[in-house]
Amino acid sequence: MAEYYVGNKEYFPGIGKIIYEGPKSDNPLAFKYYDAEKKVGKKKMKDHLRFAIAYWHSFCADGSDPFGAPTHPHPWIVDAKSPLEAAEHKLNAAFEFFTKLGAEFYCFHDRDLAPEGESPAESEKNLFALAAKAKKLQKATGIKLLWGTANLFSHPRFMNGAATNPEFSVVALAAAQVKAAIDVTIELGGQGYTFWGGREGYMSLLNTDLKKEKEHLAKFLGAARDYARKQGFKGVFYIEPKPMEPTKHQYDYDVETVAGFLRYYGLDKDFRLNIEANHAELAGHDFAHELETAAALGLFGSVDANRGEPRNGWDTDQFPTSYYETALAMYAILKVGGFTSGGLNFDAKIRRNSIDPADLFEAHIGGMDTFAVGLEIAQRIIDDGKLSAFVKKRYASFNSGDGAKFDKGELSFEDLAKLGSKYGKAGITSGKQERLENILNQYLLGL
Ligand code: XUL
Ligand code: CO
Repeated sequence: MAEYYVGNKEYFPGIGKIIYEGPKSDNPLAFKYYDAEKKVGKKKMKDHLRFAIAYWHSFCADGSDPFGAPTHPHPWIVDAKSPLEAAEHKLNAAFEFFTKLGAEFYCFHDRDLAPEGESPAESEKNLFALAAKAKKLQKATGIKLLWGTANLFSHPRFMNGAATNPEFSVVALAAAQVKAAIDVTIELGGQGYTFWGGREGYMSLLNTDLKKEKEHLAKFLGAARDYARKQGFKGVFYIEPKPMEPTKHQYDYDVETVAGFLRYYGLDKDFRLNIEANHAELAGHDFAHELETAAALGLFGSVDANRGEPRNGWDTDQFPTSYYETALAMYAILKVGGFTSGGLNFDAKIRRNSIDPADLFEAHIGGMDTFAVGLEIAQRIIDDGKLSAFVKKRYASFNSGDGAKFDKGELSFEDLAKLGSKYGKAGITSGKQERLENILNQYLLGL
């Protein structure tokens, strides 16, 4: 990756390139554990983790919440004379941030990059203008687009949904927006395209034809996929599950729900899952559960890395801080062979009262360090093999004899029942959960 370069204005003065200083460093603007070039297993840390920065949280969100006005005085907005000029400042600031931090990827919604115009045509014009500038910056810095997406939830026209809107004209407007977002993603070499169905769900069943809406969603996704493929898009389409918020119920509730939906509508060949830690928690699952479920179904794709606040149940999108959680997540990811076109996108925001420019850096440094530690622990678990050996042994009765026949589908239910009567008593063994938890804690502290 090239050294910091964007243009003539520095938006984060006084902050240089963030480097690895090691665990003993007390420099808040240095990595303690993330050492990009360090080999872990067969790959460098940076190639395992494929960190991406979420444009929306880091450069668009302003600290406002339902109870209060903006608190983040972004230097790139303050001195802009028009929305387009502001967007250009924001883009330059973003690339300055990516290069100083040393993250190789970013992700955006169309409306993060460029402002909405008076008409779809003007919105597209704005988007293509900013994308042309982003392309130059990507070339100059080596930063890549992990995935693009369209914001189909902020504009009032989407209050009843986008692809699932009861009004056909809104569905068509959503398609116009997605078409342009796909075009721009292709133009910028995006490795993926994400659909997060923020308002694809309902607030009340009393006014909703659920069956129709789900069918419309499937038709919309299939048509978008066909369009992108026709344009030469070779990347992966992601669905990002979330159970609710802003809707009462989102159709893409969790991994299992989306997997069923994709298979029912024949979309499972092109679509994979983008799994977000905080969304898993809102659906009542562990982050690792969602990752393992997607892996088991052959649908694992990418990750939105963040965390929730377990006691309040909102999508707080905080930066990851738990080694325990990142170790289990990275263990699930390494077991499935690691990322291919996906990566770890920090869909996370600094708090409303984090108002120093350095806070954005420190937040990401902490998130990257937390995942680097998680990666090293996961690699130790794999190298040591104790946990996988235990799991393998636990299912050993299926390796030969009648167990193996069952696995291959060679036993009828009558055969199975006959064998049950023959065995008479069951071979019960301890699950050894406590021992395994103790071993996991040893790995955690063994770094
Ligand atoms: C919202 C969310 C989105 C998606 C992209 O909860 O996670 O930012 O990641 O639309
Ligand atoms: Co997300």
